[in-house]
Amino acid sequence: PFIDVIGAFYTHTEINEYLDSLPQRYPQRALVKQFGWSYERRPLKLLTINNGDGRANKPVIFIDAAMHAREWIAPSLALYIIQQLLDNYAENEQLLKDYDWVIMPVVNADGYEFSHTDSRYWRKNRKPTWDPENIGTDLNRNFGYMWGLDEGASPDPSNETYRGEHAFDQPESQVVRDVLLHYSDRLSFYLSLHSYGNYLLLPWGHTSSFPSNYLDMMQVADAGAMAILQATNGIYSYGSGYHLMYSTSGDSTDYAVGVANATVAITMELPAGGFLGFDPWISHIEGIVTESWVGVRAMALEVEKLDQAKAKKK
Ligand code: 0X9
Ligand code: ZN
Repeated sequence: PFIDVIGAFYTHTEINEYLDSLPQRYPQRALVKQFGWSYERRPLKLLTINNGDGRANKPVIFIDAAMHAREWIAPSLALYIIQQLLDNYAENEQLLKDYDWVIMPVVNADGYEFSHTDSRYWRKNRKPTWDPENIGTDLNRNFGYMWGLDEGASPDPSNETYRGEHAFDQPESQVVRDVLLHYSDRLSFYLSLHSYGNYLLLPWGHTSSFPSNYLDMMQVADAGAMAILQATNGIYSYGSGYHLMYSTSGDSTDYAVGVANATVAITMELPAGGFLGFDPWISHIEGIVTESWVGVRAMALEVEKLDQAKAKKK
């Protein structure tokens, strides 16, 4: 199946069928992997892409999307990135030679489906909580690094940032954890796609202080923001999530840096659109994903620069 990324939003089933079709078209370069299942037993798949030179265990760039169900533009961008990397080979040759790209377009598969069929602005997953009145946990508060602090997440199932009963008590956050840990000995860049707000948010979310590699991360975010500004006049703010947006505990980027050894981890809040910000018109998809890809590509190139500088030092 062919997916016209800029012409529509797609369901989880359509996206999985598309992912499954790619290794036939790009047998040397694309591989589908499944790290687990959603609560409602949907297969959670990802695609790995490189230049097909057969070199094992390259450094990894891991991109996920739709940890929050209603943020539909994020999977659209993930699919657009996949198509750029597979179809525009010449333009991305060096990045594909140097990295294994790992792309997971839909983390919160049940919530994402629910937002298509029942409730457009659903955020959390669909696993019942102890409270029969309230379904769903905020997957981006369920990660096991500094989980359960008084600030940055809620212990109340009726809250949109409900953190769960325990860290990683949700199958979908377990899958992202397992992907992060699987690549933790070579994780150069973890990028989590969300919407909305035009932010590049860096760890930490759980405290006002900064991780040791914060300046490197700022350099990467700066490259992304400047590339977008130059290409389209798009304006991104960047800095720690705690200072720029609000505090979060148990989010995936804090876990990536705090536990999974990510050199750079960024939450990219894509532009708003539509009625409530989460629902851009179809006619706006193309502008958003092309602009965002400019930023993602610039950030990857900056990560590559940092990696090369480190390799020289050794
Ligand atoms: O609240 C979130 O999980 C993210 N924003 S969203 O509007 N997409 O829900 C932001 C998480 C990034 N971390 C911090 N802001 N600290
Ligand atoms: Zn989000």
